[in-house]
Amino acid sequence: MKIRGAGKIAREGAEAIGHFARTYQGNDLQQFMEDLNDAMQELLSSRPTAVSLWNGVHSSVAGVKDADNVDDARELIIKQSQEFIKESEESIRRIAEIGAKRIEDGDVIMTHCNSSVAIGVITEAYRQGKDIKVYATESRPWRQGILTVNDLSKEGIDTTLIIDSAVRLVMKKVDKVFTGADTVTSQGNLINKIGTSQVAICANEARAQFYVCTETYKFSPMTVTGDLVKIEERDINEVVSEGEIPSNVKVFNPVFDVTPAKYISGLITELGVISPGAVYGIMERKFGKELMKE
Ligand code: RI2
Repeated sequence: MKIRGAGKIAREGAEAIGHFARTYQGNDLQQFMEDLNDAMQELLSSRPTAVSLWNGVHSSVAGVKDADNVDDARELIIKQSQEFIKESEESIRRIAEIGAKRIEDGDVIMTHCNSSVAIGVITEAYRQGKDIKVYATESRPWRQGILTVNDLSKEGIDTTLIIDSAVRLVMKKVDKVFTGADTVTSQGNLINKIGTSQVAICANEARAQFYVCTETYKFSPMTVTGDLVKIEERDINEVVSEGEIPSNVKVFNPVFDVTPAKYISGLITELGVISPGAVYGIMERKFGKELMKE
């Protein structure tokens, strides 16, 4: 939890695998591949839900199995990890430009948790001179909404913090919702911070538009062949302090939830705004034959 936000997690994963390649000592190619595999597994198991990490690490090592020697393999990983980081940062800038066009003067916006990509979109619209108001959810248990209201108010944006259970009441005033993404499935479903699906259902009921701000490396190729996204569960100490509740009471602390595609008005990506139904087509272009499994 020192590193938060699916995009940042992906860039740090790419940086870590680049660091592994930069500092690796030894010339035995087979040993290198084994050590690389161990390093990848350790990184990937740290955050199982955000596919951004998987894509950041895998695109850094793409093609490395064809390397003739350790030096070539190291060079390729270092180059590709830096490329991934650069492209990821460029994607956030592009999404801000594209997404800001969806925001009109006078819009009341809601956002959930702390997404650097969604904040980028909202901030860009404000910098363009649009008069906007933002409601940001607290996002229990880690309260990342506090980060969000700090980021938005620093920009001068009219920002209101609400508790998560106030979402439905407040939604009556909201025109558009902008959230981030941890993972997007091939069917266009969204996996994002717990509570996102409630926000989406309330938006649907109140006829507010619900936009997902996401780089395409948050699209999960594994979901094409039916793999389910593993929802991370975290320690109960995030929810209650020791001794606060009887020891025979269980606490369930899931970190993410699934928002069905039918509640999503559009996904704002670095390639443009797409409907949830267009996600698979983008995946085909991005991952090609890798999507097929035997
Ligand atoms: P950016 C965060 O979760 C939130 O769910 C947020 O919407 C998502 O990552 C995307 O964040 P976590 O991975 O990449 O920090 O837009 O638990 O910053």
